Amino acid sequence: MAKQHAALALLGLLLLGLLANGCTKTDAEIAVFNGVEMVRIPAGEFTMGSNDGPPDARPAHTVYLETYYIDRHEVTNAEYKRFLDATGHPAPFLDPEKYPWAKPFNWENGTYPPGTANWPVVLVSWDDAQAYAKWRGCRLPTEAEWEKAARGTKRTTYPWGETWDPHNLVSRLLPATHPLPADSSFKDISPYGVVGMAGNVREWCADWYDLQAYTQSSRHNPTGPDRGSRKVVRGGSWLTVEAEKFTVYYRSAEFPSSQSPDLGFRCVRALVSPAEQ
Ligand SMILES: [Ca+2]
Repeated sequence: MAKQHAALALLGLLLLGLLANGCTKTDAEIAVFNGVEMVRIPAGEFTMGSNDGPPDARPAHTVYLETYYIDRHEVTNAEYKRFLDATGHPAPFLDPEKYPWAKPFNWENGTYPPGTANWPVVLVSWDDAQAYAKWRGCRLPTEAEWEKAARGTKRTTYPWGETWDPHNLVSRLLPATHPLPADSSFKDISPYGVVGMAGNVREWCADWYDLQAYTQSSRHNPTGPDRGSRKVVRGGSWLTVEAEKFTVYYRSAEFPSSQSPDLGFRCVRALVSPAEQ
């Protein structure tokens, strides 16, 4: 009986700890932190990069990451609006005279275009994404965290496996003419159940981009180069047509101030901060 009481007390403490941390529901893989579903990626090694990929994705190498949680889908307009309402952060907007292609995605009067609540937020700079993540008690994923969440622990080419099929994801080939709701996963689902890693919108990562990063990066919780001019961007989008750009190891980069109708992000919550790893 004493053992049962001790076990119940431990469970109670664990639940209190989770609730105090903003987590309202847990199961083996998914938790809801402050109303947003996040997927648990367990600690361990995975293969990052590919020897068959572009030069900047080589060599394939083993990387160890501590446990972390990553958003199950890209951050949506509705989720981003809560941040704006709470902080007064400027809304996604580009001058439609200069950038007519941005017009359908521009926010007006502090809100997103009608009918797009569940679309991934776009026209956000790296600094916007970073500010949102911080507000939610999260951060942007490192490039390694993004890739592990997309491919799991096997050397897969796409989140769903090895075979290219444009019907599996949101891309220009669908054909999509704008992003689709962030949980419109089709078969764009990783082994961990994370959706939209190959397509829908490209995603900001925390790291500075360096063509040679993999030849000199840490094999333990890598955080990328100390400095650079462009930030890593991962995955393809509703504007992408080339199959290679949807692979889990494809790397691209944008200047931090870039705002694009096919560039959004998702967040990560680590159990241990990178500085402590
Ligand atoms: Ca995506």
